[in-house]
Amino acid sequence: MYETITFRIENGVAWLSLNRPDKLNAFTSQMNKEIQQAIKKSASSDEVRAIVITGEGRAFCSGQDLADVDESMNLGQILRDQYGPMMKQIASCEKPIIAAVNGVAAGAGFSLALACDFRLVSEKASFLNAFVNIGLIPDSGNLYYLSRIVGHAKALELSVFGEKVPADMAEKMGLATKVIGVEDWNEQVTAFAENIANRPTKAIGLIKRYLEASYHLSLEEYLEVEAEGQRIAGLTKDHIEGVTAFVEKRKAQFIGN
Ligand code: T3D
Repeated sequence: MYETITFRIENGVAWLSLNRPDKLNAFTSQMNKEIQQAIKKSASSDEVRAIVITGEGRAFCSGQDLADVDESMNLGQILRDQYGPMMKQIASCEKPIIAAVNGVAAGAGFSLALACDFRLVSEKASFLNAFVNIGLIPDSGNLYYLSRIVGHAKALELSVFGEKVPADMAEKMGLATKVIGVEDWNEQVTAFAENIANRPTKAIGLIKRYLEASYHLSLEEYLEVEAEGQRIAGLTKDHIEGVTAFVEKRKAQFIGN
């Protein structure tokens, strides 16, 4: 069904792997479309409680396929039609999305990793805000997320100099949720994803929604929407299970509802 990605669901986790390894998983419009299809399917499936995005081969994603670019293209329109919708879909997905950054993440590949909720980073991976090296500005939400994650000054520096940030430095900047050794990679990424998948999924979705909303609202407005969010969370079976498990002094078994 997919040509440019692989996709499977296992133990509550949707695994989406970018699959153009000979091009370091560079984006094409087809790949962009398939990523959105897979996220849509994951978002609507009751079976899925966490999503992992990773790459086949030695790279996570090298950004837009530069062989597909010609000077007649309206880059703004490509962003509006392809990249923007993907980033909005990730932001509005009420399930946690983990970027398992197995290798270099460059250009819009870096933006994709930034848009995800968590970044597990292989010790051999790196981040590269490559846009400036081809005379472009960071796009696909890159500056929006990067400045929130590493701060204004570092975001500017990484964007203007377009140099590789190795995993250890990425961790110091707060870009990595966790850096993982090559030998433990599969095991640790799976354990992290399954741990998240076993948490109260509805509450995690609401946390994503309200954290984002907090940037755009006054405190008064925020406290009002927060109250509505807590009303919804309070109606879930997972809330009842969490409280019951606490009282019974046992580990909660969340079901994602
Ligand atoms: O333009 C629009 O539509 C608007 C949207 C823009 C979004 C963007 O993402 S702009 C930024 C695009 N990405 C880049 O500028 C990064 C380009 N790639 C690199 O700088 C380097 O390849 C890396 C630092 C990522 C990795 O370097 P290295 O030395 O490990 O590998 P390599 O030898 O450069 O690449 C290996 C192969 O992948 C090579 O192909 P070959 O020679 O073996 O046939 C290379 O051409 C190919 N490749 C790597 N990145 C891309 C690519 N092919 C097409 N597009 C790429 N982005």
